[in-house]
Amino acid sequence: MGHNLVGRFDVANMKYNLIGTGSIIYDLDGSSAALDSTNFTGTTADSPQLGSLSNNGGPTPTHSLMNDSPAIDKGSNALASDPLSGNLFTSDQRGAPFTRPWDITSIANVSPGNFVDIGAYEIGLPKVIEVIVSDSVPPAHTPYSFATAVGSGEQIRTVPVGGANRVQVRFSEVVTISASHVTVQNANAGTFFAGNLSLSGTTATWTLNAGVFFRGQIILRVDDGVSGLGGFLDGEWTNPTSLSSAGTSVFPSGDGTAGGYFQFYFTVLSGDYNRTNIVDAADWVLWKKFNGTTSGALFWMGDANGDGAVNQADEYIRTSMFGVDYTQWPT
Ligand SMILES: [Ca+2]
Ligand SMILES: [Ca+2]
Ligand SMILES: [Ca+2]
Ligand SMILES: [Ca+2]
Repeated sequence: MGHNLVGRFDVANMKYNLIGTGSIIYDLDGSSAALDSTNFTGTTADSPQLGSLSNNGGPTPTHSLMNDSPAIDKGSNALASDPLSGNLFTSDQRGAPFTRPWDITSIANVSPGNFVDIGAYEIGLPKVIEVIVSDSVPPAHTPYSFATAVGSGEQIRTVPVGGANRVQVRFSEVVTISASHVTVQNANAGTFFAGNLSLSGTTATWTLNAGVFFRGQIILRVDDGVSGLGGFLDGEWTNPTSLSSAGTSVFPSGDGTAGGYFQFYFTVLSGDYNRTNIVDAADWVLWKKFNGTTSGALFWMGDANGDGAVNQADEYIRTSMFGVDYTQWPT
């Protein structure tokens, strides 16, 4: 094993670091020096148990902490401050509402540190940071992320994916979740979509049963039995009820307090190629223009069923939906 750290360091001010094994440390003047006892060394610290660099909420990618990371609750609250202002941090690198410090009660704190986590990321309440709707793998159409299509009636504008049969929920933290925590309902008919839940990293995927596709005004609900190391899901969300709604929720979900289910509206209107939330002759014009395309067609070109081709099969779908108006959410 190579050395984790070799060189001259400001040893007096090196505290609460995860360093690992085999380090060779010299003080700034070149004299050999010992690390402060607040640093974490040894084989446990060799495996920081980080998630891959990815969007975990906030403006920059971060490495999330796995639940067995030795960085959890092993920093110093007193040192977790802005180096310019000296003010103690109230959030991690992701910014508000990702609270820092956050105590994980099942993990012992260190003395004389407290319970801030080492690094850019603080495990806290799990929040929903993104919803993605897509078709089967590999997708013919680009998966549709709601990351920015929230905060107004845009959230309920027709999803531009033909043959959509998967909805994914990305959480800010590692969670424990099972199929019993998720429902996907057709708001018009009141019926539920049958499917299967899978979890990969911080992303939960609800895939509809074979041959079933999303249709209608759809309510995705994740209940607050979902939990992470930091507590139960913080999922509160205010949905638009009309294309002209304003000031509705943006990611991340929640109100800063543990608990609160996540309920999210989205619209799948096959044949609404121009995304007016109404199926009419204007959509036929788009289909007609691209009719005969055999591969690579996108939803807006008239590919209602998401097979990459534009043909009569798509027109049957549009015709079956003709006149449907989903500009308002059903009450
Ligand atoms: Ca912590
Ligand atoms: Ca809450
Ligand atoms: Ca339309
Ligand atoms: Ca097609």
